[in-house]
Amino acid sequence: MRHSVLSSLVVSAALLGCAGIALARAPKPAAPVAPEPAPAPALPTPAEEARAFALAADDELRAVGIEAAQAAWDYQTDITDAHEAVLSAKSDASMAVATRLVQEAAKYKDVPGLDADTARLLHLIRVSPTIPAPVDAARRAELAQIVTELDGMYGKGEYCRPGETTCRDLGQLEQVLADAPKARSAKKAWDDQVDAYYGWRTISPPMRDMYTRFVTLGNEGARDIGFADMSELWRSGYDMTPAEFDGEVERLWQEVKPLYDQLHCYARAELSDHYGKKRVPTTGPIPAHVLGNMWSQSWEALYPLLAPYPAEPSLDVTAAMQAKGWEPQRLVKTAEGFFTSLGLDPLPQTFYERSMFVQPTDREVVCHASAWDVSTRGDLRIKMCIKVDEDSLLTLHHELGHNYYYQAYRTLPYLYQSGANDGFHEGIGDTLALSVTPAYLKELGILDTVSESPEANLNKQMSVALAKIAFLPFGRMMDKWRWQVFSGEIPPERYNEAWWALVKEYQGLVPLEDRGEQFFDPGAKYHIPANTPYMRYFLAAVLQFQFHEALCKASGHTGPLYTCSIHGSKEAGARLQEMLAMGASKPWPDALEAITGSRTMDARPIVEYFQPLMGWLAEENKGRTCGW
Ligand code: X8Z
Ligand code: ZN
Repeated sequence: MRHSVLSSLVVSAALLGCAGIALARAPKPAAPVAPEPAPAPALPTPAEEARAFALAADDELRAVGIEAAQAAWDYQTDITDAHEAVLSAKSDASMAVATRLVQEAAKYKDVPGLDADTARLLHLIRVSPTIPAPVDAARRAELAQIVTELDGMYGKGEYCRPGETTCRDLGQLEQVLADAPKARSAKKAWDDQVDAYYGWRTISPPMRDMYTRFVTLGNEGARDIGFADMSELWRSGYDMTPAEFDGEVERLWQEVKPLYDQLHCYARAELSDHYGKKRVPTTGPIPAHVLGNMWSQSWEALYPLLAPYPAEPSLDVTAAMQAKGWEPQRLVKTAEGFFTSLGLDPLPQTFYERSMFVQPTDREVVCHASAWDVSTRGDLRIKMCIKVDEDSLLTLHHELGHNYYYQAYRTLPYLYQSGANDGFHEGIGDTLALSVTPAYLKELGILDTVSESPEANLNKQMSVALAKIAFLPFGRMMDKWRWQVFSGEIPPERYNEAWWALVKEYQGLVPLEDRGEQFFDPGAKYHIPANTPYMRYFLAAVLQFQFHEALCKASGHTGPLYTCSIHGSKEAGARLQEMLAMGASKPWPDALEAITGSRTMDARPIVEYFQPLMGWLAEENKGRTCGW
């Protein structure tokens, strides 16, 4: 995942010639041959020097970034000590370059006459490193080693139940949670979920000391490049001050919170019926292990328990695809087919040759899905352990959204090869997936019968809400925890306590028993050991409905937003492509304006989308005391 691995491990420059460097040098004085020598060419102005520096820095960052990306691919698709050593060395090298360039860039910041483009490149040099490295070489190498090892520890993670000889990996444990709501015995399902949920959390206590050290070294690196700590650096990439960004996030959260409150209230009541009031009380927070997902971040698996009208035609995409014998590659082709239906180019043949689609049985890999452009010029790949199920189909749309973004901006300077902000990158594939409607699934031959009745519509809304609305508080709290950890507000001795306090505050969930500081439960979520910032997913959850609304309009759709599918619309595709091709070359409000006409992130479209379901939930929840 170039944007993520490289944003985790650093940024870089392709070996593409040195136009920038040539500009940077002062021209040699002309040789005195003629009686009247031509006047010496003027020395470059400070503004020209700044531009030359920025372009050369871009080249250099690309070169080390490509090497780090190649090493990261090798490691994540084959976790060995040898690959770990190479990646650690490449990360070290690229971090060294990034830190040096940030320091050099500071010299040019205030030169007079700087053009806007150069100023933006200089700004991006400064805010791009996700893991800023200390200037001290030994400490930088230590940091590179820690971040590489943490990633591998997560990838290799498995739960070995005491007394049993076989162990289970994340995919197997997730399956237990996803299957539980359909189990015939609620009692057995409860026990199985407790086992899988807390079993997975045995992988992370060994990460705790390493993570603590990572925070110390990363913060030192942040200070070395002029930030108070990593929290300030991470919040500086949004074309506004960190404080303004905090305000934006909180504003959006307050706008969407009422949606979550209603869903939580309804789910709690149904879960209480299912498992009994003793296990799931009708008031207060819900036990975290019964939401059908390892982090309770998506509740889609609860659909069989929560469907408003179970007698309506089935929306069980997983069962249908499995019954029809779909293979992983067919899911990939289907997701690609959505993008090409919009008029975007097919993926290159090398994508199919170089990607990892299924979990290998002969080696350890990082299964967490990611999308890559290793060369930064169109060497597109994904790495995923595809299962034939609905979740994988939607995740494939998500991943290909990254790949199509990479493809669209591949000719830009390396520093512009990013989303307008990181939420944009995460929201593209999801935007298309909002158009994967029952009617489209029928066209694909997955669903046999679909209905447009209000009841069927509410079922569909519930299934989308269980993914999108359930996610919101999780997306909000992950980096609230991390930012406070980075700033020191949450010290190491309160890591776990503070984590669960946020889970309770935002998600309204609690652990079954007190989780003391002998645990490190944040480490059981990929993005913590992998050091991938998470606020991007919260932004994407909001932005994708803005994008969807705008593309629906471009496609000529009229009527309620939830009935729209942009599948097949070349007009929507052209509008999307225009924004993708901008990359990060302009502040994100410009890109948002290009696609939506608006310059602000706005929760109105997501709220509007779910209006029918919200009306239904409000009725259902009448007489209940919502909240926790
Ligand atoms: O990490 C991802 C993608 C890769 S960028 C699979 N997502 C977040 C997660 O899994 O927690 C997508 C949704 C949120
Ligand atoms: Zn993603």
